[in-house]
Amino acid sequence: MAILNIREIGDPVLRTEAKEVEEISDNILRLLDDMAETMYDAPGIGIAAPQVGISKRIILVDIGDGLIELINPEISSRSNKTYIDQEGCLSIPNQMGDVKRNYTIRVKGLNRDGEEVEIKAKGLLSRALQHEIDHLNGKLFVDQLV
Ligand code: GNR
Ligand code: NI
Repeated sequence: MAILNIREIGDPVLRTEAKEVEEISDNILRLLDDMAETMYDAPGIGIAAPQVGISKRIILVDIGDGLIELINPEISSRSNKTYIDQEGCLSIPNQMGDVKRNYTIRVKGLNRDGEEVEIKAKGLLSRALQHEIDHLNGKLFVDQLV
């Protein structure tokens, strides 16, 4: 495993729409492992592949309840209820800011075995998943400060 270099704001990869993963190859499995190591080392509660310079639709989240790995994640539903809370980002050192997010969401995607999974998330997990999926679309929390 390896700790990867985290790209910071100003790097164009963070503003690029990431590409779908077509096949969960050994390279993708190694990337998942390296992203996890990088996230825990940082430490952060989530990481998206563009943050390590890879423009693919892969996210990881661990808010303390175990690691979630999602390939080609898509938000399938969002609650009307929203809430505002502080966020930070490994790609934006030394900045925090308030962001409005949906309180609950459902996210579909593939796990590392290529199985379709659906996650129902609320609160911080919902926030972290939305933050990571934004990274796949070239969006950063500083674009959406309230
Ligand atoms: O470590 C992180 N903390 C965090 C706090 C509130 C909302 C989102 C996050 S994600 C962030 C790690 C990161 O930059 N992931 O892309
Ligand atoms: Ni981030």
